[in-house]
Amino acid sequence: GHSSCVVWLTGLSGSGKSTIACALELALHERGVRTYLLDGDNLRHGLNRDLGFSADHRAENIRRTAEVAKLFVDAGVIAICGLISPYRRDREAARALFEPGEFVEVFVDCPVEVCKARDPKGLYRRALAGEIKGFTGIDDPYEPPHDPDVVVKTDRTPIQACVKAILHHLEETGRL
Ligand code: GGZ
Repeated sequence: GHSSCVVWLTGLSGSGKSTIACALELALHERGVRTYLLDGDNLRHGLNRDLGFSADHRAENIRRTAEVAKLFVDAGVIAICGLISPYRRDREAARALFEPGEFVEVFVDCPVEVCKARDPKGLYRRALAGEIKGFTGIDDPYEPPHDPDVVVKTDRTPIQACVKAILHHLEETGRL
């Protein structure tokens, strides 16, 4: 058995949040653990379709997502959330909805230069061309966590090793 929790992946666009979320989900399924994936970009097509990228809207995006994650945790499911969540105060407000140890903050750490070079959706190119305003890491802030539960450096660590580090933390803290 396990005690459910939320794995909150924070990091720049293109840092690898979705890739890690997907691989983590697979690894947990192999262990018979039920999960639900909450991806910022996907949620913005439905639940959060009314929200943009101002600081206020990002705060509301994170608040709603954390509230939904809480419903899954209450149902005994591990919620995996992948949102840029660039502001520390928003992530701390999300953490405050949970019991101690239930909110696992994972810093998906990747230099902006590497994210720019990856540019899987061409968004950095558009932001640098001035076609997207307020793009995180270009002309909008990203505040790295001071004391994340797990740090994965995706520019130098294979995905499976990143997943292993998260699983290791969940085991060490008795979540698995
Ligand atoms: C950051 C933006 C922006 C701006 C569109 N700034 O890499 P993606 O494309 O697929 O994921 C990003 C997504 C960010 O949504 P989040 O809900 O994770 O953001 S936050 O937590 O800050 O609320 C990116 C795309 O939307 N995107 N415009 N201006 N990312």
